[in-house]
Amino acid sequence: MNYKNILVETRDKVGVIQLNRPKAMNALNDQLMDELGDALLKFDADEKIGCIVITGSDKAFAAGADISAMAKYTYMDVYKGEYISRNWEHIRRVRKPVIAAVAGYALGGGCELAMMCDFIIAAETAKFGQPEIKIGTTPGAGGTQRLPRAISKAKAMDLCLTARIMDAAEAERAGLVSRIVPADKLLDEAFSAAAIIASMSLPIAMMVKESINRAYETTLTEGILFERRMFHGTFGTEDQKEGMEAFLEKRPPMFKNS
Ligand code: CO8
Repeated sequence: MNYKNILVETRDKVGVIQLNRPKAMNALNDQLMDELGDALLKFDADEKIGCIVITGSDKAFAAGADISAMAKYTYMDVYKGEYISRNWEHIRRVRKPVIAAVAGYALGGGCELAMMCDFIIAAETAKFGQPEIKIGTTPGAGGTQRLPRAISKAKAMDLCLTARIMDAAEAERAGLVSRIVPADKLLDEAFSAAAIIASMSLPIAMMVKESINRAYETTLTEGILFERRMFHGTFGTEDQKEGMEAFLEKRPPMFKNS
């Protein structure tokens, strides 16, 4: 696929996807989402990649779904999946860790896209919100579901009902972002976190991701059982043997992703 709305590069074992529609604040249209899905699934299938970073520009991670593209859609257009909803679930199929590096606006679908990533590193300039109510619609890609889980029902209601925009400091206090850094350090911070993850055993990192995501989908008892079985499963890997032996021999591990 020839990408027109994203830039893709590989930095050692890290796959980087930059949303790139600067004139529209990286508004997420179908073409961009198709390209993003394609790039994500390619990185996921690439044995050399251990972690993926999604980022935007200084001004905007993404200011939401593209309002100019959506304005005329009918219920049938969007319900049948031809437009808008056809390609938003790709990111959930990615099994490798995905970091969102957010500067500027992450609004509506942009905030939802960031929340679909495994964690968010924010620049001090980052701004989060679900302002869809102002344009006569609701969040449609998980905003009403992931926000209450991430930042509490009270704050989710506040943001989604008033369309208030939350700054990076508030987002960190509320638990939406894992760290905040000065804007000019954002990519360095995201790359170094991604490089650390990519230096681990990939299958073990995938198991950690799967286990944490399970916490959102099941009861505590079932989740703990799932985690226990994952933990047991690590003992069937070469990387568990290598990791523990390396610790005992006081040397860095040489993981083989097997
Ligand atoms: N869609 C299309 N164009 C946009 C969008 C957008 N979401 N956001 C900004 N732009 C465009 C503007 O129209 C403008 O274009 P032009 O220069 O041609 O007039 C350009 O980007 C720059 O924007 P502004 O001039 O408005 O810049 P400001 O710095 O004044 O304001 C804001 C920046 C605050 C980000 C402002 O542009 C804004 O409020 N944007 C809209 C935010 C919004 O409402 N987002 C939610 C959209 S709805 C949504 O995301 C639903 C997701 C559902 C997904 C469902 C999947 C199944």
